[in-house]
Amino acid sequence: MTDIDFLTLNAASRAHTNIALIKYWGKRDEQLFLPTSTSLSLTLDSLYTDTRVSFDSALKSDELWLAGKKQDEKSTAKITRVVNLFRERYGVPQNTPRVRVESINHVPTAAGLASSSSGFAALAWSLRALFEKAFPSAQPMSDRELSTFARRGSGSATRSIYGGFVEWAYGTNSEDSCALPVDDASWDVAMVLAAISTERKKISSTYGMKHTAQTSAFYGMWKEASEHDLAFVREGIAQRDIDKVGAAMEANCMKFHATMFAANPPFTYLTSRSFEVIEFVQALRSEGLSAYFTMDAGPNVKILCRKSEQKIIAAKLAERFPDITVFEAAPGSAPCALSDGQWSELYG
Ligand code: 2P0
Repeated sequence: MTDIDFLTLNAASRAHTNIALIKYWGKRDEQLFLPTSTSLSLTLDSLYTDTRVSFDSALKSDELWLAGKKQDEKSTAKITRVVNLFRERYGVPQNTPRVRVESINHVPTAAGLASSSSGFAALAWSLRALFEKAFPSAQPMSDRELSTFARRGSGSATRSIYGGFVEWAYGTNSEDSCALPVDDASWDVAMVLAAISTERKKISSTYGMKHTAQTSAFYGMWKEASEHDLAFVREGIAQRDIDKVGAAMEANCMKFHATMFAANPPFTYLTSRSFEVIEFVQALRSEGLSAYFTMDAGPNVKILCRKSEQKIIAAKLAERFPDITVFEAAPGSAPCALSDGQWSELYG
């Protein structure tokens, strides 16, 4: 294929964000993004990233445009790192042909959630489509393999390659530390998100997990404790038992935050507001509602609940905490392709 042909090629997709019920918190290999334990998440429908990638031989290097703004070299380097994996996989020399990446996050800043999971999943999904168009004779890439490419952008992106409940396996190497679909979550399950703070976190997840793994007095217990919680979450999902899933999810969340309390120096992403919402969730439970909390690398609280009780929980939360933005999210699907027509309709 000539450069001229390359100029005509592009591909776009939408990928959804996910929330971990069993957390990923540490890398056993930083280059390969291999985790220290297996994690499990729920993909959400209303929070997603749209990404279009195109070859452009006129470019001197890859470019990243986020919501119409060209990003600096540091952000673009993270993209190039992932694009280079595709170049290698499809037998193209590094850094050629240049790729333009245009990305729009629909993970509202007000949701106080990171968009790296949906961002790198959409990037990987679109790049697979682009390279398959350019090199149709190459061995096709399965979703499972694709998830290992998303992983190299950001760990949590591994799990956004599938919809519903998804595991990211510890694995034995770079090829089998991949995402595995567990359940499509087409039952009475959903989430309510309480956005306490939209400020950018002072300690990045990447640094926070490294510091915890290196210094926490509790880190040695984390893998085994997490596997214990994972077994209950798996069982609860198989039985469609929201209370079993929720109880094990909360237990894992508390252990996850405990690893940071025991780091040296210690730190936490939680604030007094997080604890107010936790107490509120516990009170909802004593009223007979199935509501369970989890928090990630920030103070925001995500509530796992029955879909049939989602509206009432969201309303009670908004009434009790008028200053907190409340979002409802249903289980989301796997990424999907966006046609040229859909892209132009959405973004002109
Ligand atoms: C998770 N988090 O399982 C955990 C729980 C935050 C808390 O994955 O270094 O942005 O890019 O692999 O994936 C956030 O960390 O970190 C995360 P990198 P990532 O969802």
